[in-house]
Amino acid sequence: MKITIAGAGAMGSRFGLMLHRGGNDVTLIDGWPAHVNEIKEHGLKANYNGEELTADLPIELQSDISSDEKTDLIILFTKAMQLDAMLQDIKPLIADHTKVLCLLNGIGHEDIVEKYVPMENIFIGNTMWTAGLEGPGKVKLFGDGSVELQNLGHGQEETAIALAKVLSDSGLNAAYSDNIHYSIYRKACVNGTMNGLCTILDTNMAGLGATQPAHEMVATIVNEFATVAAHEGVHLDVPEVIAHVEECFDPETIGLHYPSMYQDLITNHRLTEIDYINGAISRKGKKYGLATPYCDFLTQLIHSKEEILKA
Ligand code: NAD
Ligand code: AOT
Repeated sequence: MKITIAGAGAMGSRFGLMLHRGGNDVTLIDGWPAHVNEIKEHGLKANYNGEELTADLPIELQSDISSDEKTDLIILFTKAMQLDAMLQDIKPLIADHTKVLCLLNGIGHEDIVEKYVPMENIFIGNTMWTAGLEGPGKVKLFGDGSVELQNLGHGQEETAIALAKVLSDSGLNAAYSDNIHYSIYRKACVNGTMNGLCTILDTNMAGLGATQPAHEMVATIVNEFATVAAHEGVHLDVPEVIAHVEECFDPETIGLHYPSMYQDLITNHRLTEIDYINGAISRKGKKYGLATPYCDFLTQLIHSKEEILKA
């Protein structure tokens, strides 16, 4: 299967590498020239569960796509604010049969994907895999994860199940979800708590979990997400979601991960996805007349920090 990874940063590199090792024909597309040049010249370097390896993966700069050879599957892994420009740039690769799978964190990305891809070819999901980009051409990958996905268009369930199998055959542990909006909100609760709080408090997930106020902050934020989700007909099992979020505190499993928002803002002084996570809940809350004070405040704190660090 010809697979294109659109957005080959930390997560795109993880998925690209695992799908390549699983025997697929993978091409990376990315917008960061230094990263693209490094991979072109020296391959993608990865610390993969402690083993140093180099993978010879084709990569193209998104503004410079030279081929219009169509692809079978596109996996979108940009940051949220880069998604529209990426879809615009990869238009030459999209054929009538091309499936597009969007695995970004956050809520509502399908509204952008729908501008470029017919509904029957759109698949959305979320992932519990993590990854870190250490510099151009170099990723650090550890831990386990999973993927959930579903078709947006009617009657594409079999295709969604087949896509999950393609991912699982390469070790990505993917499953078809019959309620992906629930799964996306559930994962958004992980990001709506871990990403902003770890970034502001300058710690990893285990560090946050070791503090006394952590549980009350997590519970309050999850309740705000649940109130907004309920207004959209998605009824979260709040105690289960809080327990799911708090599993991230475990240093033996995933707790040592610094969320991608931390990597963006604190490590690299880049803008964050806050407007697509807590900011999305704030906006929806205002629209629906629901109070979301923790999400409002966290969004403001992150935006202030972006200004202070001149992101
Ligand atoms: P990333 O920031 O590593 O990569 C996204 C894009 O930004 C890539 O095009 C990359 O080349 C570019 N980029 C990265 N660092 C740069 C720099 N210093 N200068 C210029 N460009 C740079 O993004 P990611 O962490 O792979 O996240 C992709 C999506 O997956 C996001 O929606 C994220 O929230 C989500 N996600 C991330 C993780 C994680 O552990 N990183 C886990 C689950 C989901
Ligand atoms: C994460 N992290 O999604 C993934 O860093 O943005 C991120 C992210 C799975 C489980 C816990 C945290």
